[in-house]
Amino acid sequence: KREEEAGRLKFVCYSNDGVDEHMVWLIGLKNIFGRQLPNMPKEYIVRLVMDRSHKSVMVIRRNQVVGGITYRPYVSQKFGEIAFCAITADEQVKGYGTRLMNHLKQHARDVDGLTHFLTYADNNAVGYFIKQGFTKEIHLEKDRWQGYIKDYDGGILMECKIDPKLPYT
Ligand code: SCA
Repeated sequence: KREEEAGRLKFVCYSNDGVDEHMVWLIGLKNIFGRQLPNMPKEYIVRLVMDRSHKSVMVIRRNQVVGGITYRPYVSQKFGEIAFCAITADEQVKGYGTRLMNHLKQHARDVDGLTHFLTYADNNAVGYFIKQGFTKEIHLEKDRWQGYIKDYDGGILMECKIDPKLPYT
């Protein structure tokens, strides 16, 4: 059963580009973020998910969004900033979060040309990010990211280097 379900997972990456179908997925994703990130103001979530400079990698199963990661690629600086990351409540701890992050890394490297990710992680999400290869030590030179990402209270800045060759998916 698990295998059959796993076979139906679809990973996509869309932004708000005027395509109706993409909008449907993005609305599903922003609803998941709204429920899973109760400390984030709902208007802020909608604004970033629908912002044209952000992209969202989503996992879709049986025509429903199960979760996703919204990020902003800074192509000239070759890094991406993760804004939100969540899996819907009844599908957590089944490995989807890990697979999602792997698809994100592959897409960011092969399509956007990025070498690193940065994120301000919530305290309770630090463990998840560490398992995904993020560290609290920032190796990326400051002049490549300072002034680009907005720093926010209560978050811990974390970095992940994307392997230039590894097949992530
Ligand atoms: C999962 N793991 C955690 C964890 N959640 N470890 C520590 N703390 C957590 N909160 C572990 C699992 O046990 C597993 O370990 C590994 O991480 C990957 O699990 P998974 O099944 O692939 O994860 P999944 O549950 O599918 O997704 C993780 C995720 C989800 C955190 C996205 O649980 C979720 O949506 N949580 C609520 C929202 C949230 O906290 N989002 C995080 C970002 P093993 O491999 O050892 O089994 S907060 C955010 O987006 C705000 C801004 C920001 O940048 O942080």
